[in-house]
Amino acid sequence: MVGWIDEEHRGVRYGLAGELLVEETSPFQRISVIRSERYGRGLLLDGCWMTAEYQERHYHEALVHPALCGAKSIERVLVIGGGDGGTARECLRHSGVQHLDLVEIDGRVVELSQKHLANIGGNAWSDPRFKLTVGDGIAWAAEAAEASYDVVLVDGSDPAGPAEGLFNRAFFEHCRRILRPGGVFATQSESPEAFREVHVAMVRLLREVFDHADPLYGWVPMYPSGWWSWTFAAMGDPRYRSADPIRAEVIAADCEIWSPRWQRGGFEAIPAFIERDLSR
Ligand code: SPD
Repeated sequence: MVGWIDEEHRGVRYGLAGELLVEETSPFQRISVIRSERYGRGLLLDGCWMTAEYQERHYHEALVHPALCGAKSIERVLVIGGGDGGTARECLRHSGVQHLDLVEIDGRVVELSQKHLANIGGNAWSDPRFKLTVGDGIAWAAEAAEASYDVVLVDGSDPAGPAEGLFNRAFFEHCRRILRPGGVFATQSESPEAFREVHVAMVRLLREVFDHADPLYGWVPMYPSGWWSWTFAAMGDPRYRSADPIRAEVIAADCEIWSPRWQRGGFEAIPAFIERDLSR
């Protein structure tokens, strides 16, 4: 039955007209898979929008390509979260990636995404470079060897429930420790409008933990306010700010949103109120 499926956040509803295909509770969260008229099939966790077929590229391209076009080397990539497969799919478009570990805490998110949102993971699930671990990404980062990844990407949900530990200093310090020299870290960093305090706190904290950290701004239509951010961090140089032209040329032709020009604009598009908050 077609009706409204909404995420409610701070007295505002963000909704799609559609129908519920699956609703179940895993040991970690409530998982809903929907079919919508406007954006195709979609996924919500604990009532919050995660992804949908016809707008997921806004999110996944923005998280992945500044990091994968900026890191010195991209042989070994770690994705924490990202159980729908979209982040892994974008990473594996880069032929320089030789091994990708995806660590997702909730195996049901992976199973339901593979069944109902197969386009989002695409060929990632069967790529020989891809290794899925169903487990705790925070423990994975804490236990991984020093300097064992070129790129670490955090594709988690909001800071409540199983994703809460993806927003704190200890976790970020482990991510820095496991990066190789010239490596890049990136995380989704919430909305500058709907999650202003969380967003500012994340950028501040990442600037304390890494030599450089910068937010990039874009849009994800169903997320609270529609206005979203991803924050990139590195030691030494802010390598994520400029895309390697050879890697970029190969990738950009098939991107819907990302291009080196879009990326430059996204880093420059810091709203004045966030710039002021960050300088306080
Ligand atoms: N408020 C939503 C934040 C969700 C971030 N992760 C989305 C998962 C897409 N792969």
